[in-house]
Amino acid sequence: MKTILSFVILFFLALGLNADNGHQLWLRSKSSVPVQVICKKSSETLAIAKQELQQAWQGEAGQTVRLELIRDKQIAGDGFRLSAEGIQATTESGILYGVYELLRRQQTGKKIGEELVNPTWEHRLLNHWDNLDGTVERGYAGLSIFWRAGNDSLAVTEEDLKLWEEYARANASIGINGSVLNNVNASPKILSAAYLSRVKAIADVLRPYGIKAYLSINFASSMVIGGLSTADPLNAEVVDWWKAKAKEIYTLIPDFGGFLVKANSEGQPGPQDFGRNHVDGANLLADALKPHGGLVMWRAFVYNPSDEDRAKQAYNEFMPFDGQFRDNVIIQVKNGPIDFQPREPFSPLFGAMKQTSVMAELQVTQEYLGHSVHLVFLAPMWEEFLHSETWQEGEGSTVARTTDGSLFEQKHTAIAGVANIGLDDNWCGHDFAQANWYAFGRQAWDSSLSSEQIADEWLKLTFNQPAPEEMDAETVLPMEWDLNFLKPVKQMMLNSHEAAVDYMMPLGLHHIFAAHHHYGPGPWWAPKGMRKDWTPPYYHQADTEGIGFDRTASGSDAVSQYHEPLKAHFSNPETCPEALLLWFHHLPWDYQMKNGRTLWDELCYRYDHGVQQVRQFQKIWDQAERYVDPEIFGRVQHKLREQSLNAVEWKDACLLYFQQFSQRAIPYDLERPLNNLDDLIEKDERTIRAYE
Ligand code: GCV
Repeated sequence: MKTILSFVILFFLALGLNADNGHQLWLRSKSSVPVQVICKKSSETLAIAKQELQQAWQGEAGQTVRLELIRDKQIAGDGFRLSAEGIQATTESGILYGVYELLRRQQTGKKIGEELVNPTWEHRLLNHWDNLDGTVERGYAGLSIFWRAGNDSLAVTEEDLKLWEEYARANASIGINGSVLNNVNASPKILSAAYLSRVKAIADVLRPYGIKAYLSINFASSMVIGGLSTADPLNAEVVDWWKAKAKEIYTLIPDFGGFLVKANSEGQPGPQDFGRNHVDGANLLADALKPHGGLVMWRAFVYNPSDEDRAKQAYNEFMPFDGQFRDNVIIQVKNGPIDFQPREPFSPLFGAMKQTSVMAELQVTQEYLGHSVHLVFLAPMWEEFLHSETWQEGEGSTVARTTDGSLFEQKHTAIAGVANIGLDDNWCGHDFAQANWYAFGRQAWDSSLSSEQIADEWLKLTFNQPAPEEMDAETVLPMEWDLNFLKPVKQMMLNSHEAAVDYMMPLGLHHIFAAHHHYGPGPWWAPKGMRKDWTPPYYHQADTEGIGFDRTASGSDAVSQYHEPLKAHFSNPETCPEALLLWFHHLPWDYQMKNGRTLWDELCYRYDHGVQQVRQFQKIWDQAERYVDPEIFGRVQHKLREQSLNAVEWKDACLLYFQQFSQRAIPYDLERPLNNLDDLIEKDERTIRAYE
């Protein structure tokens, strides 16, 4: 009996040991061979660099690698020179990034020649929308890794330190060098002494990995925690309060990064509450941070309930201030003019503000793309955005170039991504959502990387391509791994964003989500008295004539915020990219598409195509089973099933709802709806009630 029990325990232990909970991200340890690392200087960062090399070296056994700090004007910021012999950089972070690049190349079988590698943006940040009670706004991977509820919420534990270090290492390995630790809907409490001491503890862990800590601040802090009667940015006491607060922070954290600010947006306080404007507000904070080298990232995510098209409001509000901000202010602009929709055109502020530093804000967490249930690889969406042609300075004025300092003089350059990280074992909720964290870092480091390259790297690092010596005739051959795993799974990732756009809101439709949670479909949702610009009918404008938001000169004229020839292209349905057609045009149901179909039929085909794509992903994944850890395989398989069911709901909900207006049949060669519209609406109402 005893023997059987021991056997059972051993069996489960073995199972446990094999189980991959995804916590190691793309940094799964590999057996290393000996390497001799030579570095004349010593520091915490350099020690990490050395250790990483020794732990994961896959090159020639016994090789010597030199890490050298040099002077070299061609190396920008934390860039580095890479060669098979070692890494040269002007900063310690540069050495660390070089080490990670060297190891990445070894592990992904890429060649290592002599190369100068410079980052595209100086500051590459994750924005955490983490609340001080430990919840995460739009977070789908558990509670915050930084904040906790309860009485001892500020005590720093050994587990905290370990987790923050793992987080820092993962970020450094992909070039991220800044973390905003709290939600942009910021509690003023974050600037109290008690919270600042925890911020210091976090910053101390991040520092050796080259990562600066930043905080989101509440514009009314001088009133709420400072006891002043105003937060007016031109009031002398307020000015002094912020100066003193900055000094207090820098005494604790000498390399503190700066403030991120959501002001006069969605109910947050701001300078307009005191009759002032964005320039007054941003410059107040910039002046307080300037002596310490800090930055202000002032968000342009502003819109109010008015007759003006929401898509036009940020541009209208910020353009008049171009050239008036201090040089340590960067205006942080979401990629699209509305709000992280599955597809948007780029915000017209990119390239238009020529005398102001502007940075892009991307959303890594999948608020509008299936949370941590849907497999959606976001790199293709960001690639499309970063490479969008703005025409602001003629051909080649891509969005990336309007923010990276290569077109306009910018004292500081930056890019931010809203993090998808939480306390879940696998950090991101979905194993494939880790690829989005990875992709954000990689694209922030090098905007010219293709999605294909990033997916390829991530898959090779994450799923441990078997090394030839690890195999025997019975196991997987590398060629077979490439053909049967890498190729199809990579294709699945690359198709996944377009698939989600198709089953959620194709052809430029946007914001037709169910209320509040932004997960399922809700094109019908428009309760009495609700702000129009928070309801889907405002965005799709479906009626018996047709569908889409007219943003041409005959409508809201949002097209006029784009530079020619874009303005002309977007204005004409014949030249407007079909992917954005209903973003810019209200068109009749029988409008003829380029492939000869009517708009209604095309809409049906697109929705159907999205569904079929997810079913294809399920097949691809099931065939990948023998190449993947059973735990990971099971988790992803389960989520793909859910995604498939959700995709059908999206298709049925949208087509059955729009059909009430179009009065046309769903083409008969397409799968018929599986759900009744009434049931879907009822289900939606139940979820809304639970949410409220
Ligand atoms: C942090 C959208 C989201 C909000 C978010 C806001 C913002 O409205 O739904 O959760 O708030 O954007 O970016 O400030």
